[in-house]
Amino acid sequence: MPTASGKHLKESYEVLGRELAERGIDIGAVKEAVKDFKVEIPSWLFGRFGGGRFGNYMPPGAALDSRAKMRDAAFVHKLTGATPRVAIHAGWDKPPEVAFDDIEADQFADLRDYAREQGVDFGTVSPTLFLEGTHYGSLSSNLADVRRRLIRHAITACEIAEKYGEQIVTYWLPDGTNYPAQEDLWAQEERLRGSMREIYDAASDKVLHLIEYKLFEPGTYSTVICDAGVAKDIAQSLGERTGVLVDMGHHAWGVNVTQIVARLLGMGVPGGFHFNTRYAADDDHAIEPNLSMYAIFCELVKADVVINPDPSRNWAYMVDQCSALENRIHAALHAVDSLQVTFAKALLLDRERLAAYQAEHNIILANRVFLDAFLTDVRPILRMARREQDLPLDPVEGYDASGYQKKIEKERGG
Ligand code: PSV
Ligand code: MN
Repeated sequence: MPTASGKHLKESYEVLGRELAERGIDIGAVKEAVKDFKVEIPSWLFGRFGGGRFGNYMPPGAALDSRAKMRDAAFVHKLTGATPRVAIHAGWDKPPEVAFDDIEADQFADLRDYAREQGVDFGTVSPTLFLEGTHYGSLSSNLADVRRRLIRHAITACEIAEKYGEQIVTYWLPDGTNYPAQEDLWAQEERLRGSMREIYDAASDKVLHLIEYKLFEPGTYSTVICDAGVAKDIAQSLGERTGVLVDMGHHAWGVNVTQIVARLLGMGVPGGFHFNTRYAADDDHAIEPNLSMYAIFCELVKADVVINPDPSRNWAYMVDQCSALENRIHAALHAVDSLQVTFAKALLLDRERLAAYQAEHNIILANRVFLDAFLTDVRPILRMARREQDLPLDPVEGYDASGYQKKIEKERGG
């Protein structure tokens, strides 16, 4: 029995429309906004990932090469209409015959053309700064040849982004330490700043550089770019074409990510998001429509950085999840669905009433206005938007009905 047969969709959409109209909200405008929302899917979601736990287990049908990843991403876009771009990792998506040190931007032309033939395009590009030789750090390493090698790789990633992507490069480094006094912490940051300066100066000024932070992993005692403040300081020391990338899973338990986002938005720092669900640590679970994701979207909507007609105002939105066990395409579709649900809820927030209660210090009533939008079941809006675009009403069920899983298991082995 499908969750969304669509039999009563017209009625449930109309009832919700009448309820929202009482609150002064035009349901049609929310539906159109949901249609406009786009998010990037990472190529690495579809294939082998992580440190080989579970004996390198991969779910049946997982992609074995970058072309297969592009096909899977294109299929996700076909079912959702929401993922026209694929985030790539230069070191993982290079042609397999090319050695890491021989990577050149133009080697990505074929994969980009192939992606386009499938119906998607390249999105953000990440230099892969955590492969061999980086166990004592990458761009902050005290080994000059390690830094040189990775500076070159990062400059190449900028060229790939400029020529074949959407001109956004995201940086995540594995640099940190496991014990106090293992390294001189400030010297590490200074070397990183020097490396980033070389990369920034060599890159085209069309490229936007988003710096990702992470509290821990692989370092357990310290991480060079450990929080949003460090990422912002380093970004802003480089120049204007920089910003901060917030990844949900990269915070200590209990950190208020909404507040971090509100501050970055308030200060006008360009930003990006790696969405995932974090239960315990950086576990890369599929996105769910939870309260903290909703609170974050309320900030993004308030700052008008989602579906702004001026694309330069928008933050960069990416999924960054890759959990070992679940069906990867289910997980990608579920993530997109969850983001659409969350965005739609954030559009329902009655900001005028909220501002009035805030001004009166009416704490609980302000919170109830906030929760009122969160607790509204927006699925009729999503389903109507999908019906109007000839998309399956439920992307995961649409996938199961499509036969694609059977096909890839046959092709790729299960
Ligand atoms: C690191 O944990 C991270 O979040 C960075 O974004 C990487 O690029 C990505 O995951 C893939 O390893
Ligand atoms: Mn990330």
